[in-house]
Amino acid sequence: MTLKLYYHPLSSFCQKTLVALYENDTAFEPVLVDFADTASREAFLELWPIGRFPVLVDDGRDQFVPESSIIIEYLDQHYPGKTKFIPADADVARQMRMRDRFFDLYVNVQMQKVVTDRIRPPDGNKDPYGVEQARGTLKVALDLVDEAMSKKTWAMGDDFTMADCAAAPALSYANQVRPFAESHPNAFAYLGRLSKRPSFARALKEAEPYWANFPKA
Ligand SMILES: N[C@@H](CCC(=O)N[C@@H](CS)C(=O)NCC(=O)O)C(=O)O
Repeated sequence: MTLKLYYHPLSSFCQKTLVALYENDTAFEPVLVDFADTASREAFLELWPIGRFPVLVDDGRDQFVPESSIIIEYLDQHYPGKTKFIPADADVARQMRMRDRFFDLYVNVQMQKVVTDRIRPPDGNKDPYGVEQARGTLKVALDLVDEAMSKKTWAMGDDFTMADCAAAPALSYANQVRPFAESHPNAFAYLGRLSKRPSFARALKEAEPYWANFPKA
């Protein structure tokens, strides 16, 4: 197999790339990284000292590709399929990249901050101020998503793009951290459409056996 994805099924940024791979039935070898296992963690750090997944390795093209958005750009370029993740028009592509950044930085990363604080050891190691800031940013971001999604099917309108790959896990986990069905009905309806999309439904199903590891409030 030429493509290897280093990932974990529960990770939001990994799910983002799984959605892209599943959209186009792209063949790849999944390599599960378990940060709780010393050997697995150290092997991954050898590969990518930054220590964050997903990472895609393409042995056939001798390419090492970290970062979820860059991975999806790479798939779009070298392993294209029926779903085009990057719009052909340069202006539309830039607007799409902005939405991708938006879901990563203002939804996913803020949600991550809230969740990772739960697994920090107590006794002065918690960061309540940072968590409060993250919750504030998440609320503003959801307000904007709710407004933006009042008349659209997908983040860019009719076409499913990389921005939707980013939105799916980001909104799904945000809804765990801060249920928004009532406060943000358009954003919630969009999450419903994303969750029914076969690519994301598959990623969610594959994460189920690991749910016990998700740090609840
Ligand atoms: N900007 C990165 C973010 C990746 C990221 O934050 N991954 C998390 C999992 S969702 C991770 O590897 N966390 C491991 C750690 O923080 O030790 C991307 O888009 O791929």
